[in-house]
Amino acid sequence: MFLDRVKISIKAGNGGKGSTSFLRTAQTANGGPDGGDGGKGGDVIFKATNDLNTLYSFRFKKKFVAENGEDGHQKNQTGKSGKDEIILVPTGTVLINPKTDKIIADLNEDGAVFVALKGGVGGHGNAYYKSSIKQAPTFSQLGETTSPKEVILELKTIADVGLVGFPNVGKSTLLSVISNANPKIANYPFTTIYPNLGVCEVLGETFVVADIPGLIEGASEGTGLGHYFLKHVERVRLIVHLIDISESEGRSAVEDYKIINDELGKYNKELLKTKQIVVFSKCDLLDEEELKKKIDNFTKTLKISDYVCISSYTREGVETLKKKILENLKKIPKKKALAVEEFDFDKKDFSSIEITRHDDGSFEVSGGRIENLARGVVISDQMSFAYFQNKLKEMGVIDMLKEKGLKEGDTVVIKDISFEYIE
Ligand SMILES: Nc1nc2c(ncn2[C@@H]2O[C@H](COP(=O)(O)OP(=O)(O)OP(=O)(O)O)[C@@H](O)[C@H]2O)c(=O)[nH]1
Ligand SMILES: [Mg+2]
Repeated sequence: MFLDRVKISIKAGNGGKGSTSFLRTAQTANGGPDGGDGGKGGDVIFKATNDLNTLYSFRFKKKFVAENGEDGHQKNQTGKSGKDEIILVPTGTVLINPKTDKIIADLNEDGAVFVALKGGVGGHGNAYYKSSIKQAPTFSQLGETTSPKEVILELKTIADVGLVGFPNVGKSTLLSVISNANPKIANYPFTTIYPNLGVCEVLGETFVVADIPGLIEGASEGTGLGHYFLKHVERVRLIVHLIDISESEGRSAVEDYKIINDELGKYNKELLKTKQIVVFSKCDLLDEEELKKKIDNFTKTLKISDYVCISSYTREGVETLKKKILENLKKIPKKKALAVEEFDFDKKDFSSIEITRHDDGSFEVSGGRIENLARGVVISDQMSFAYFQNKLKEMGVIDMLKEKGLKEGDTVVIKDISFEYIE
């Protein structure tokens, strides 16, 4: 089975807990605070490799979790950072945010990396909170926790040339003749069910050709799995459009050409801007006179004068086609990576603090930085709580609350913390 779209779950590592500890040695019975910070959680990183060519491995493993950061230690030792989770994907893999259906990364080159999720930061140890007025803080901070996210991986084949056309027109046969690829060939439609790639060499230069599974009318709406195949055409720089000029299947060459282009355009208008080489295949099936008649009809009806006539059986026209492809490719720049949207899975808003007044009269404070600050506050520890309240004052949160009508004795809720406000 060829797998080119799969949804997986990823999670960065949590930050480690800060340590609360005091130095104790033979010389110092009551030394200062020496609780180290927690370590950072591991990141989730995607890396493209040419060693893979399908997303098959994701059929069985769908959950990827980076290691958590270690807790802080005494003697001011920071906990060890969690190991990153590096996920290898075939070159050409595109990452999609399932919530917006937008592309968030395009790993279009071998070795390309994308950090999808950052590990949680470690909590501060009590040594961090030491100040001139607070010599012996008895609290430390929890590490930042992360949550799992879903991401879609989609493989959009990277090839210079795409062989496009109706089923059975001879695409795979041509690929086998011009490249090192060995695709399945048979006299029935949809022999090819996933794109085969082959490297073609001509005049000392090489290019990559993809044999796109046969397209039919309605492909852009999904008929014959067309939707799956068409996405592989999106990346190619040049389309080689094969038309069975012998009309051996009873269809008309002119109609075939129109239908395929129609489907390409319906799928993505941009595809119509991709340069096409028109190739008449199976020309060995016609005698010279018949061939000329059919070609004349085609070129006159569609006003097309540039084409190559080939037979993969007799090899007629094949060398000419290879050279023509190379000639064209030289004039077409490499495709750029696809446009991506800002990745906002874990976007933190440090500026906006929001205050909501609930029906029961309580005030809820939310917003990235506040929630981070509230992390690990020990309500029962006076020192920890006083530190927290002080920070709220410093950040102007208390003033904001007062503006919204906060009075002595009102309840304030910040994440899991709920306390009564006292002047
Ligand atoms: N006479 C003749 N037959 C050909 C030629 N090229 C391919 N064929 C035959 O046409 C049939 C289909 O060839 P394929 O290469 O499998 O066609 P395809 O376009 O890849 O078909 P799908 O994968 O089904 O889309 C096979 O029986 C081939 O042997 C040719 O140049 N001349
Ligand atoms: Mg085929």
